[in-house]
Order: sequence, then structure tokens, then C-alpha cells
Amino acid sequence: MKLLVTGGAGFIGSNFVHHMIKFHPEDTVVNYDLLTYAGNLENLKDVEDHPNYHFIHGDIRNRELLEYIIDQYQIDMVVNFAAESHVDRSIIEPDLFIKSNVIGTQNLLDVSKSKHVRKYLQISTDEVYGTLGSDGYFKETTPLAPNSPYSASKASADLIVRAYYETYGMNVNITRCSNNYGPYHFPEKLIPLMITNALEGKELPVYGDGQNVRDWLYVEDHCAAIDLVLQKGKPGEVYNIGGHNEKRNIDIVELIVDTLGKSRDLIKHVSDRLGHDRRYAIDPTKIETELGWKSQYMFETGIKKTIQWYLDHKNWWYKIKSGEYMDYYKKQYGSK
Ligand code: NAD
Ligand code: TDX
Repeated sequence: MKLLVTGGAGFIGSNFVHHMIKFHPEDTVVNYDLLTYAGNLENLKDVEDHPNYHFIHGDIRNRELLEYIIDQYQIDMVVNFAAESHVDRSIIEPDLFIKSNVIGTQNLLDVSKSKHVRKYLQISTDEVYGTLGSDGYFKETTPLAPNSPYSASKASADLIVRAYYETYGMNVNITRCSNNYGPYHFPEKLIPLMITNALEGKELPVYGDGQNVRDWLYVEDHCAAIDLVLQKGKPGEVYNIGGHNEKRNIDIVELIVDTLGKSRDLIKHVSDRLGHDRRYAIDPTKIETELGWKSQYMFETGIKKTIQWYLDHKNWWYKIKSGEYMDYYKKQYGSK
């Protein structure tokens, strides 16, 4: 396989590149990434010298460069992780999300179609389904009802991917996963923000009452699922991927604080996120029964591994938590 991985310098993309090099070292992996604030080549230090790994600095909106790269490396599969991914930033600056996530996806799909790639896989999110009450699960047949500019941009991209299957018969798949966590997670998202702030003795900002529920998926489990969909996914199908690990935000924050031996006084309830979805929960029956995938990590195991990773990689996140990151942080949380 000769695989183009877009957004491979971000959190999930870099974990996926590691997964591919470990389990399919004979395959070519071309990582194509714009290196926005969220893209970080340090995530790929241990694979950068591998003979079948290549990095290209580029934008998924750049048609000419994509065409050139697909020809040069004889790419036959594309997996699109590239996106603006943070809900809070989408509330501050929605237009960027439309440009990268919608226009970018359409451009990448169109180039993939014109170059006759064998498979196009779009990495989407459970957020496209909107929010759940206290019971029920998102299935692949749940209607799309996105509530944030971010999730609306991802849902729009999904619909374009669907249209390329229906109209042009392109071999596409869409995966919709729940909240990932694990190594290389950018410290603006809940889990790495709380771990690193607690280690720095900073306040831990919990939005609203902290009762919102997310369904957590260890990133290695997600990568294994993506690998399987690339190999065995049926044309045009959507697969939901979830870890059966529903947790309330406040319980996660307390668990992190307690594990690190810090004081719960650091926890501060702050204004709620606008349009804050109450609960996400995935029903992964389809990928489990049709493709034979199953998550391996219970949350309690995954979170311990993750906390240890942040303890062992302080330099990685110290460097990030400066510069542009602090500008954003002050806008979002004030100066504490
Ligand atoms: P991330 O923000 O950590 O990484 C995104 C990467 O995409 C970065 O390396 C960035 O430089 C790159 N990028 C952004 N715009 C680009 C463009 N126009 N052209 C080329 N590269 C560009 O995101 P992540 O958390 O790793 O998420 C990856 C994908 O998975 C996204 O599509 C996201 O919507 C989806 N997703 C993430 C989660 C999660 O919990 N993190 C859950 C469900 C779905
Ligand atoms: O400071 C915070 N305080 C807080 O209470 C932050 C950053 C978050 N939260 C809450 C909001 C959410 O209920 O924690 C929960 C998780 O927030 P995020 O880590 O921002 O994730 P979420 O909004 O759920 O979206 C994530 O999962 C789905 C990814 O960022 C998306 O890219 C993915 O599609």
C-alpha cells in the first residue's frame, strides 16, 4: 500500500503514522500536513528516518501540490485527518473551520478521484450527530444534527464524501469516533490540559456543572480500527468507533488531580461553552460485528498510561505551552 496521510503531524494522525510504521513497515506512508499550531514534527521524531516514511509540508486546499505528490509516490489510498479540530476555537473563528474542513476535504476528494486512488477514508467525529440525553447511543443511522461550527464543518465534509460515493462511485469510507486520548494530545483539549495545568499548579477550568459526558477512546484502539477500515471497509460505508467508556468531565478531572496527588482546590467551574453538547455515546456494534474490531483499553488503564506519558514528556508540552498557545489560552480562560 502507498498511503497518503493528511494531518499526520497532529495528535491522532501522528499516532496513526506510528501505528503504520510498526505494523506495516513495508508500506509507504506520506504524511502531508500544513503544520498549523496543532501540527508538530516532534511527534514523529522516532519515525522520521524510516525509509518508507516521507513528510510533505502542504495544505489540503492546494490542488497542484496534491496532484504532484500523488503521482510522485504513486499513492493508492488516502486517509484524511487534516482539520481544524478544537470546538472552542471554532466558536471564536468559524471561518477557518469551513476553509480547512469543508473546502479542504472537497479538494482532497476531487484530486483523489481524478487520480483514481483505490480508497479514500474520511476521519470524522461523533459530534456530527449532535447531542444525546441521558440514554441512547449514536448509530451510523442517527441523523446528523451538528451544534458547533466545528461539528457543522465536519458534517458538511461527510456529506460531500457521501456525494462522491453516490455520484461518482468513488470507493470511500467515513469513520466517526468518540473523544480520543493518549500520547501527543495537544494541551488545549480536556485531558492533556488538566494533566499539564495540574502539574504546573494552575487552575483547572471545568465548563458549567461538569456533568457533560464524553465516550473516551484510547488513540491506539482508534488507530487499529482505522487500519481495519482501510483493509476491509465496504465501499460507501460509515463506521462508528467508540470505547464504551462514558465519563462525566468532572469525574475525569478529579481522577487526574487525585492520581497526581494534587489538591482538588485547583478545580474551578467556569462559564459554560456556548452550545455545549451534553452527552456523546457511540454504539460500535457495526465495526465490531462486520470488521471484527474491539477496543482493548478500559479508561482506567488508558488514563494511567496517558498521565505517565505527560510526566515523561515534559519538554514536549512545555515547548507547546508558550507563544501562540498562551495568546489563545488568555482569550479563552483569562490570565490564570
Ligand atoms: P489535531 O488538531 O491534533 O491535528 C490536525 C492536524 O491537521 C494538524 O497536524 C494540522 O497541522 C493539520 N491541518 C490542519 N489544517 C490543515 C490543512 N488545511 N491542510 C493540511 N493539514 C492541515 O487533530 P486530531 O485531534 O488529531 O484530529 C484528527 C482528525 O480526527 C480531525 O479530522 C478531527 O476532526 C478528527 N477527530 C478527532 C477526535 C479527537 O478526539 N481528537 C475525535 C473525533 C474525530
Ligand atoms: O477547559 C476545558 N474545560 C472543559 O470543561 C475544556 C478544553 C473542555 N472542557 C469540556 C468540554 C467537553 O465537554 O470537556 C469536554 C471535552 O472537551 P474537548 O477536549 O475540547 O473535546 P470535545 O469538545 O468533546 O471534542 C473532541 O472530541 C471530538 C475533539 O476536540 C474533537 O476534535 C472531536 O471531534
